[in-house]
Amino acid sequence: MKASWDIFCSVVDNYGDAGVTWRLARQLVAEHGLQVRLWIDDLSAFVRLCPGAEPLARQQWQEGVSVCQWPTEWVNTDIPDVVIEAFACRLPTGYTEAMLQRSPRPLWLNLDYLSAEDWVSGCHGLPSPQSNGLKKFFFFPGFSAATGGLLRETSLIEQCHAFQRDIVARQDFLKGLGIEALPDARLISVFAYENPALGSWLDALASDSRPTHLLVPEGRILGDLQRWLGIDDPLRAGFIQVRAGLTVQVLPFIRQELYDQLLWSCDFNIVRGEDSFVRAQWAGQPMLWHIYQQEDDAHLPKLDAFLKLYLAGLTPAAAQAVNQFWQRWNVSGDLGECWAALAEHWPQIERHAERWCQQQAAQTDLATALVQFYVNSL
Ligand code: TRH
Repeated sequence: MKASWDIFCSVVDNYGDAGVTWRLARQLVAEHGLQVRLWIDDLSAFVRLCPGAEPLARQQWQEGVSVCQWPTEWVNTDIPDVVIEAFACRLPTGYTEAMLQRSPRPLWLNLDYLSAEDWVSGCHGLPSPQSNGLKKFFFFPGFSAATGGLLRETSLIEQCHAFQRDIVARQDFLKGLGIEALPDARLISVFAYENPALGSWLDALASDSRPTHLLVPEGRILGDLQRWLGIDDPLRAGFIQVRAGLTVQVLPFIRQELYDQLLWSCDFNIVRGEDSFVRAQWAGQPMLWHIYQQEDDAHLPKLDAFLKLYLAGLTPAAAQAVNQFWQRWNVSGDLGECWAALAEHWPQIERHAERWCQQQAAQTDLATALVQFYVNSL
């Protein structure tokens, strides 16, 4: 019989919580043949990632996953073999009581946020005994073999490479989104949070001798873009305008699989949060991470920890250029000058992005690591 898994997702903000759990649920079904229920408390976030899904359904099937509305008033249900609470969301009390009654007890995992900090490998897989007698394990994604790894479907890198080699497929994909880029234009996607310094970078792109086509999915950065353009009305998908060497185009929010292809199509990707950050690494292209801002700047050591790993292998000058652009973007500072420094090292940064992707892809992926953890627990 197929092992049964429940994944609980509470949407705190944005799309990352739903994005990670939906991706994991799909992979556990498609590649590991498991029976998976995904409980989400805010289906509106899920529907953005999976258009066609029902925003009000109590239960629906999507790609073999049973997607359930996590009700405010919990209704008792059967307890599966494995329970994952994503990002330390609190399970319903009635549910944990039922976990206690089940024989054998389910494996209970807290799937944590992704961080490159050193302490993660020491905490990955540790048990945390609960007051009710149950035991919960911490499961940390990460970048080293001592962590749970990153979400990556088995054939992802192959698919990405095939797409990147196929000029017609790329062109057709872009055309499908209404993108007609000049043949020599640099294509850049920008999925980022608000950034008051955005204008200094756009000035640099507009005055560059090489044209740039900037693709901006609908989202939180649009206000800064609108201000730079000096336009009164809010920008919407379909908006396109040329300013000297820079073409700015606003894209609709597209389904998760299509967003991957957008990342594969671009020469440079600006991404944010947790999930798009990982997907940009799998695209094997230069990238910039706009990290999710936390209270007391708790996000900055996380940014530094990732950079420490990511920059290894670049020449000191190239590493400095990447580091400076990322730091300025995240802390806010003039971006024009450091964009020029980055451009100087571009071929090296491109090779490095591909190398980093290969290096990370050599590790066990997160879904497989979770399944192994379960098998070892039996
Ligand atoms: O939306 P985010 O900012 O989510 C964040 C992070 O997860 C962060 O760690 C968390 O603490 C915070 O929310 C509460 O960024 P993220 O993680 O990249 O999630 C965006 C999802 O949206 C990702 O799965 C990719 C997807 N996406 C699409 O499917 N289509 C699109 O057009 C775009 C732009 C994104």
